[in-house]
Amino acid sequence: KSHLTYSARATTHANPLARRLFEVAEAKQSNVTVSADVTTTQELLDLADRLGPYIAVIKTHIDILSDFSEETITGLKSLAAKHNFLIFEDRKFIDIGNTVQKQYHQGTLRISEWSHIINCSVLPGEGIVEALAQTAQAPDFPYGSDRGLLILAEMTSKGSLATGAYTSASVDYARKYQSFVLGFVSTRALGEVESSVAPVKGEDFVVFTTGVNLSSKGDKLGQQYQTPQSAIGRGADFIIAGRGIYAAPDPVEAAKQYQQQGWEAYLARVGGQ
Ligand code: UP6
Repeated sequence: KSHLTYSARATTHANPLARRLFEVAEAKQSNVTVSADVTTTQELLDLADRLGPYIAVIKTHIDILSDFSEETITGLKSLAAKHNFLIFEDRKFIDIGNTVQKQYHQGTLRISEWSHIINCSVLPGEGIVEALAQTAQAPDFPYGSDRGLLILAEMTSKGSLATGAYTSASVDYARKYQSFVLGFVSTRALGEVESSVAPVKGEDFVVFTTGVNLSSKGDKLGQQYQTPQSAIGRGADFIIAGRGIYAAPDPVEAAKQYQQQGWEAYLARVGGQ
């Protein structure tokens, strides 16, 4: 796990979007990603506007909206600019390269147009990472280096099979496609995981950790939670909380609480630098 400050990492990171991510975290003193798993555009935009000041990233599941439209895209983009947060569409691409390229850059949801960060599973093998990188790094790709990929290296659900060789392969492909891969969605930093690809000197993968909740240990469908302190102690750079924030009696108060706890845990990890 990294013991460097976000501002130090913002200066040295080779990837422009990773630099921007760290700059946002530092500027807003927040490592909170809210998982805005609501089902209408109005609820989504309302949450984004109210929580915007306290978060670094908003994570969407755009395909759960019952009324996705142009308005959803325009609204999200303008709130991201207004509050200085990045957008992460948690689409978890998992298919052959030819299919994921179309799901990402074409189709109804137009994910490449509005989502800075996307993620994929490596269950299909190396080709999925290669395909997404190829699309986003093509000379005619309109969004330049303002797009990046997280590899879903582990999952928080009970009985997850994203372990062992799967997690190792995640690290392999992250290293191989480092110019497009920002890092991982995982429950911990993966620097110590066995990998057949040697670490690149100065590599600095960003760790996003889901399953963060202050008041619950899990749900009835196998979700398993840890606290912000635990996640950040294990190497999370950004903590992702969904129901802990949006389903709280007062989501704004909850967002502030996760922001404060997340920031204090980060300061403790970097040794109050
Ligand atoms: N998510 C997980 N675990 C994973 C990967 N992704 O929970 O391993 C996503 C879920 C949801 C959010 O799809 O959007 O993170 C967690 O929501 P919650 O905080 O309400 O449980």
